[in-house]
Amino acid sequence: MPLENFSIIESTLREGEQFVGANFTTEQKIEIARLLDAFGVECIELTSPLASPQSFEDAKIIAGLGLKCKVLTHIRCRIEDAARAIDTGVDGVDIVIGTSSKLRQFSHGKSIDEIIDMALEVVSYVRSQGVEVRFSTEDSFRSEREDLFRVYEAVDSIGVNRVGIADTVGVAAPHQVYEIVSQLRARVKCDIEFHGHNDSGCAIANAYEALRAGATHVDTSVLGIGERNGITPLGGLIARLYATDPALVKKYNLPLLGKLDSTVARMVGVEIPFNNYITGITAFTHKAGIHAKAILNDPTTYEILNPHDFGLTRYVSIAHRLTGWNAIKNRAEQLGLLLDEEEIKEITAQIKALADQKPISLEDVDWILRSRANGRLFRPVQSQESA
Ligand code: HCA
Ligand code: CU
Repeated sequence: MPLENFSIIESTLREGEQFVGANFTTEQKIEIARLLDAFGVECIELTSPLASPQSFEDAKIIAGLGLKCKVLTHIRCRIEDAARAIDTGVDGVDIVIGTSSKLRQFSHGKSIDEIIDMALEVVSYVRSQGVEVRFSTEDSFRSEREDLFRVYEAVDSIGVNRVGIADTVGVAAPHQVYEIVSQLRARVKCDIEFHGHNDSGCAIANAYEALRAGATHVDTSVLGIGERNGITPLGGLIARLYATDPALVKKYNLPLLGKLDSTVARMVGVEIPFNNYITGITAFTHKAGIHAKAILNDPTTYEILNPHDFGLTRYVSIAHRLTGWNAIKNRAEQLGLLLDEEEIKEITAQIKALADQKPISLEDVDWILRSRANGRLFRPVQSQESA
């Protein structure tokens, strides 16, 4: 069945380095590579060794770390690039060339037949050097479908390990990804990779549809960093797959996601977004009284992701006007206070009224509960002073 045997190609060290805030040092690249390896991604992809002298050295260092994951690098479709890539000692080379009419016209100026000739030459060269090779077409969704398939079939026929479909501009919708990947699945025997940008917010759904349609590999980056607003985020893809079936992602060390997100966020100078998948500060915070009550009875009522599987905890927010008496009762119990249901309901009403007047905190709620439990009247200033 599709979905069961998929691999992640983690591209924080390639696509992620194209994020405007990313300027990784060698040490930072090593730290990211080791964390991703410990998380359990199957492959990591590195910036082209031709990008700069340091990029070449760093690729050599990372290829030599002895990681469990495969180390891949990313190049243009040229023999000189391929030779330089192989010199770094990586396990695989990811080749990309633009096939859309825009890129053919404004980027490299080649026809589809010329692209096929170049592809065959570079793919067979990399194969002859004994490393894995992938061939991908940039801007696949604005390329002629038959052009794409001709290129893919040509490289498949000479034993490419994988072909890649790239939604370079983030234009594809999930149903289009499903359609193209399933058509391709019927035409090539090699593995299929999907790389999707997030310009219109579909990157996770598109990666998921690619897997459902028979893709074997998907590209991600930590927090989704990449060109413009980036690509499929690692954590978001994990959340999507876990929501389908937690067994799909049990091969990964899920509690490391928090460390990965916070480490990369710090390195590129951004905050983890508050609404980020899994690691956002509010991802497991419940507020409304109705939600809080149900969550306290059974967390699966409002949670499809179990925070404990990610080494995180849920938080029930109770200090606001939407609170409910079940949540307040639970808090009283946490504080060890003996209050009957009638009193709890009165206190809840009091909290709601107070929250209508001003923003309140958990301390305010605790104070109200404690005051009432002591059998004293509600006299904020005086009691606080005497406390
Ligand atoms: C780019 C290239 C790429 C390549 C994807 C791939 C894209 O930076 O423009 O190798 O599959 O999005 O097309 O990232
Ligand atoms: Cu990209």
